[in-house]
Amino acid sequence: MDHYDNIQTKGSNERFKVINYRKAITAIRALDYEITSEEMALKVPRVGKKIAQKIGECVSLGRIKKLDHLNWDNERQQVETLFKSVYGVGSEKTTEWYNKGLRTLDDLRKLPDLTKNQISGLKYYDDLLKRIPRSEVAQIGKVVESAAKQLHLDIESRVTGSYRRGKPDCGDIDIVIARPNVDNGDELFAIMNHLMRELINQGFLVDHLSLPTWSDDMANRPKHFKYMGICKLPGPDAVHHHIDILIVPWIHLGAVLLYFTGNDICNRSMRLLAANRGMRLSDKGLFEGVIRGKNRKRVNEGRWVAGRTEREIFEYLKIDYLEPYEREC
Ligand code: DCP
Ligand code: MG
Repeated sequence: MDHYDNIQTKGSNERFKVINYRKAITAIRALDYEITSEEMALKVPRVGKKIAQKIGECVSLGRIKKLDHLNWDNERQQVETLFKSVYGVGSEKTTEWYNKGLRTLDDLRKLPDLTKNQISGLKYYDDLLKRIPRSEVAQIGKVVESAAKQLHLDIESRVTGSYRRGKPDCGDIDIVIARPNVDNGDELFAIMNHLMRELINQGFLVDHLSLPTWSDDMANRPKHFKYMGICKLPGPDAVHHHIDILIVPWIHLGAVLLYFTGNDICNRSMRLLAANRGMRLSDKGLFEGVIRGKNRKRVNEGRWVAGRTEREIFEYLKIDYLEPYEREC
């Protein structure tokens, strides 16, 4: 999967292979027995013929032949994988830097033309790699919630992402905030401003990766605002983490919770299901009356029919509600 992930580009065959590997890995992880042959692997749901064959090689040879041929552990691949693990670095840069002779993170640190995000990615590199224990994610969620509630007591703040799916540890913290019956951009932006000011003053937000933007035409219509940054709890040993905070219209809250709870494969499946029923699912809601032309390209927006709550989206799609912990696809 890592190999295909390294070489995939948008819409490529490799991208689908990554998804198939992910599905197979999730299915195998959920087993309570050991796989000792290709035949056994093939019986596992979501494990296809080719993946089963590779599992067979792992079991009998201790390696995958295809990877020998690809020279998996060659230097270029190792260095490019290292560079790509820095926040804000994409595949084009990794190749350019390797070709220039750069090999280590310290080599990158000396570059004069790093973007602001790459500088932050390098600065907090070790911390950002660390998984965040569930208890710490909960603590961080409380810090953000208390700061939001200082402005209006009825503001709702939810920790989503892998945390909401019940994972024991998380890669980052994903927070969604909304206020009952508030949809307008100006009111939501005011909440975002208050929250950012408060959390920066507390020393909780220490670096910003992406700030929400404002334009006057947002004032009277529903608008989503996204903040991405680096946070830390108080104390000398606190670890820096990546945090995303979304402030969204009340009317879209269900659709946003659904999207940001994921996982990404589950989101894909639900979007596909909606499309197959002539609908469209986004982080704004479920839309009906969607017309698709050539190559399934959409020709209209459709009418918004559900999105205030997650349950109404499931109901409209006529599928059984999935609890967040069941959304591990
Ligand atoms: N998401 C998606 N497609 C993407 C990226 C994200 O559908 N390409 C959605 C589903 C994810 C959610 O956003 O669950 C949050 O994104 P994260 O990258 O934070 O993923 P998780 O929270 O699920 O995992 P992690 O523990 O790695 O943060
Ligand atoms: Mg996450």
